[in-house]
Amino acid sequence: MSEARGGRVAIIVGSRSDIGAAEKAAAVLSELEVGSETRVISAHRAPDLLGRYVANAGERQISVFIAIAGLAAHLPGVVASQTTLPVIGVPMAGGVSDGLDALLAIVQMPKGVPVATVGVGNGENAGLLAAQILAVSDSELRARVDARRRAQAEAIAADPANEGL
Ligand code: RP5
Repeated sequence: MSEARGGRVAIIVGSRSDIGAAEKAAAVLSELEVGSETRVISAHRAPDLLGRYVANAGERQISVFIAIAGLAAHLPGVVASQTTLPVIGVPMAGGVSDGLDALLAIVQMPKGVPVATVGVGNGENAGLLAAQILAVSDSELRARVDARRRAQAEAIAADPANEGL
């Protein structure tokens, strides 16, 4: 399988308990022929390892980070504090009000260090957004993203409930 030219995606989860969302992100990236790697690095339990990993992103051809975390959910913000590569945060359910705590923690990054935030547990959208970022400088990837979007619309049009529309 060929891979996108514009770089790879680093998917980091704060805990093994978050791995399901990482798998959704990795699956959509694989479908779009974008390389990715998934790491389990807690921002508070392994801060030095996280710092080394983010610092070495260039050597690993990483161009976008997806950071997935629940509860206090500081992982995306900590990653973003150490790089100017784009960071997409995925809040996870499990804490207050099924993830409202993590959602607010990630989306409410103070000014100066942005994190793009997707919905609670929405690893698929994180993968798609990462691919769309890379597609800005990769026309072949852009064509695959566009084709996926068309196929999605066609599948809805083909639903028996929509016969005749
Ligand atoms: C965060 O705390 C993780 O991202 C996870 O969502 C949550 C619970 O972690 P574990 O107690 O399962 O390791 O650090």
